[in-house]
Amino acid sequence: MPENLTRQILKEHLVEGELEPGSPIALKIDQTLLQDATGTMALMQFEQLGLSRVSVDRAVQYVDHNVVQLDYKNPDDHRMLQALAGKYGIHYSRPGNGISHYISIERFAKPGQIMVGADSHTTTSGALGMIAIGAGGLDVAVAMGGYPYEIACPAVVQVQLEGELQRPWVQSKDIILELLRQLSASGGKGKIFEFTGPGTADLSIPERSTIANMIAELGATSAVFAPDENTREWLHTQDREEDFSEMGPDSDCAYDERVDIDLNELGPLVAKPSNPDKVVPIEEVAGTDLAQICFGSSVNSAYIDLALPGAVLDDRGGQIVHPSLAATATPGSRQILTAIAESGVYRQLVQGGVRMLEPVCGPCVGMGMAPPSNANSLRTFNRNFPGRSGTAEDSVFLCSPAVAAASMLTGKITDPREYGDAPEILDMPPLKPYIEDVHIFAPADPGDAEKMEIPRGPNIKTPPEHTPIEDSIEARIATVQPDDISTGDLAPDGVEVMSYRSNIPAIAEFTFRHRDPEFRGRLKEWGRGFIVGGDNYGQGSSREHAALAPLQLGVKAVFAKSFARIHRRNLVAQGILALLFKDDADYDRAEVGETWTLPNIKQELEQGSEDITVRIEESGDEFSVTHDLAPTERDMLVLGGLLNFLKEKGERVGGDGANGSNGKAAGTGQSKEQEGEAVDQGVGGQFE
Ligand code: MIC
Repeated sequence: MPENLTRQILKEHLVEGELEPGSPIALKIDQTLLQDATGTMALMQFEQLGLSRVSVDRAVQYVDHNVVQLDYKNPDDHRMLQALAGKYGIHYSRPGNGISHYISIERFAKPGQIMVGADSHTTTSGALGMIAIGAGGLDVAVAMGGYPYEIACPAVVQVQLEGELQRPWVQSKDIILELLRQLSASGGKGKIFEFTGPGTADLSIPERSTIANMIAELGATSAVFAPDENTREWLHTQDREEDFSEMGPDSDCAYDERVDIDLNELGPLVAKPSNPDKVVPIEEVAGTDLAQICFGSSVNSAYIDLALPGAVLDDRGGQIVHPSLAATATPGSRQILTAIAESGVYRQLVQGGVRMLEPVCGPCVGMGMAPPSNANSLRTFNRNFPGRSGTAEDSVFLCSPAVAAASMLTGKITDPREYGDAPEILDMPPLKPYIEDVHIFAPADPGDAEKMEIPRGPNIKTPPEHTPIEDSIEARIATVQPDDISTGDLAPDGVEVMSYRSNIPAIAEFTFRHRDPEFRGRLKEWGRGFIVGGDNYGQGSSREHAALAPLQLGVKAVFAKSFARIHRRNLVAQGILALLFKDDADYDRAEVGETWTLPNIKQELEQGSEDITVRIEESGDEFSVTHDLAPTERDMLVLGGLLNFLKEKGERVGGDGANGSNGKAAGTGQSKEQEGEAVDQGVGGQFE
């Protein structure tokens, strides 16, 4: 049967289950990605698995998020990560080398493979024809251990791109903003977007990576671009053409859904504050006063994204950033930084008044460059959730580098098409892969690794303990929240809070600090509680701190109208019930302080009941909620989370295990014995 590319790759990696959209499947994982802000918890949980070495083809630990070293906390984390990476067979990319997603497309992403990464924008690597999925740290740790990755089988959406972008003023950022405009921040849930058509063939790898990165903003599982001549050429410039494989959708293959976009018709778009799907045509916001413009982040930090604003500043006799503005630019990687330095783009930007930042996530996660109060910031980033910039009442607009470049001259949101003839862009010099590679450290040999001690600073605390579920759970509602709560509301961004990523008791003190400052006090007084949320609860990042912090505070269940995919899974993996309202009226009547009981929860989960009974103690009323838990997830919740589940049920399956012989970690230098150990863990009983 003719298959689309997504299903071909899924089929190739399928360990358990049927490729039926929505039904649980388990996939063999080839590569994993960790960054520092999620990596410390992920690796400490990996330690709890008791394995001596990772068991995937390639595992990489990057340091790109927590790099504002205000005190000892971040550097202590980095030192621990470097040691853990060395010990367990993980490559370590040192801070300053670049943003994980850029380095991944430059050095590691491989057509036809599957990667899971503890960062929602792991999806970026789909630009090279792999399926790259964001996940919580624990799920990534488990995948690194050689267990297959469990997920609901995604539906596949064909995105047919016709025509051609009207470059340079209309860009690939506008394609993904258009998808967000059409489908909303939850419109991609449970779906992989496969891009086809002549408009796709015309996109460069960095342009594809912008779209693949921000597919996460739709709540999607992944985006994939079939490898083609552009991919081969890209891999060639990266000195790794051998990683190219010929593959693509079979002719006459079917898709579950289809979206058509005519690129000839597309104009510049802008996402208004404070959600990436509040997208409008530029005409609606043109003229808005700005105090800040930022180029870069894990999207739009490629050579061309910086060369265009550089050229605009240099054009017409050298213009400067408008006096009312502060402007910053972030190159995505050491290769890009070197290229802009060599070509002269760096000089153009600096002379024009742009502040140059190092290749890290930076202002995108509130690491400096918070905008002033009561002012607008225009950013080429991927997210603008409230407060993410570091300023509590922020007003952040998202756009393409073209819009940002034109606006930089006027101090107002400006339609770049008004600029006129395109400026002359300086040619990109050949990229130099080795300048990154020398800063990516290979793991220690297994013999040396065994003896390695792990340095841990005072801010580093072991992950919280999990307890099996009680027969019946009674608790009070600690907060009622609206639609589209982001993980940033639960575990905020920014220098201060993110420095506690290795310290759950400390980070828990910031939960809902803007949305509901009394929340923590209530839980401390009551000892436990429930959260009630609306639609798309937990949208945004993969940070499992948004589940670990509530766990630490005693949250037993979250009741929501719907959940974002990664956060839902993080709750379950950490042993917190993720329950769904059947009737919106039950959400409407929920009140803070009310006591709800789940009288038969353990039995209902064990019996696989679709309905879960809820009793409101004050009125005696009963209603039922439901769930979309896979059978293994029900077991997980009964036992108190994924780690307990693996300890109880993850008996060795022997032989090839679920990952089969392909699951062995090639190039990690494992001894036969250690390979055996990891492979033996195999399916870990996840689908018994
Ligand atoms: C983000 O863009 O929101 C982050 C910061 O990269 C997160 C990861 C984190 O919170 O550490 C993500 O995308 O998952």
